[in-house]
Amino acid sequence: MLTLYHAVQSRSSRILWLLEELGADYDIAYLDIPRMDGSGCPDPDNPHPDKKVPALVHDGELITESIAIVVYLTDMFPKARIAPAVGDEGRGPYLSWLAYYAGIMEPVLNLQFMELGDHEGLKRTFRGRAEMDQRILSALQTSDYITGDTFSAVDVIIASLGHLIREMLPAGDVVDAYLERCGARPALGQAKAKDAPKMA
Ligand SMILES: N[C@@H](CCC(=O)N[C@@H](CS)C(=O)NCC(=O)O)C(=O)O
Repeated sequence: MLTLYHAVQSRSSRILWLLEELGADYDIAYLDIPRMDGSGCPDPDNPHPDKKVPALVHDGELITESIAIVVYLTDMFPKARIAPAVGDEGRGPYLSWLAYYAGIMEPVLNLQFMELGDHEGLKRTFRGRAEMDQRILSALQTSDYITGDTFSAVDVIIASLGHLIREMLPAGDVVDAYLERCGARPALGQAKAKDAPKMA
């Protein structure tokens, strides 16, 4: 049994999208989290050690960190074909993009948001927003999706950023069209319908 620990319109929303893409059978445990506007608080029912979301529990085992959850789930549902399996062509770039998101894009975007991105040491470590934008544009100028001509779980992660806040991805028509393409996926509509708990 799979249970997604989820807070409305948060980083766990993209895992909802992924679960819908995979056609998975899962439960959602809706949780509270502290929000930037000062609302919300850590939820005692959250199994995440830092009380963050997403958290996934599979048959009693806890998986945290979005990218670990993406790899875990896409490996679990290979027939959905939204990730190259071990031994398939494209597995290397697929994993590289997921790691690039967690290791570079998250810090670069957070540091930019906090207006700390100009520090020389940080730039040396992560490069910067310009380099990140160039990577994404280079990928999308030659193909419809980040890793090629077919949609993958990398697109769930990267398009979710732009769907939430357009400025988190490079400006321009290429990315606009990409976001529209990803936004039209039926699984995203199904995930949005489940994002918030239904009120009785
Ligand atoms: N690197 C983590 C980040 C998780 C994260 O920061 N989640 C936010 C929601 S968007 C959260 O739970 N915040 C509540 C808190 O910081 O207490 C991941 O991708 O899973």
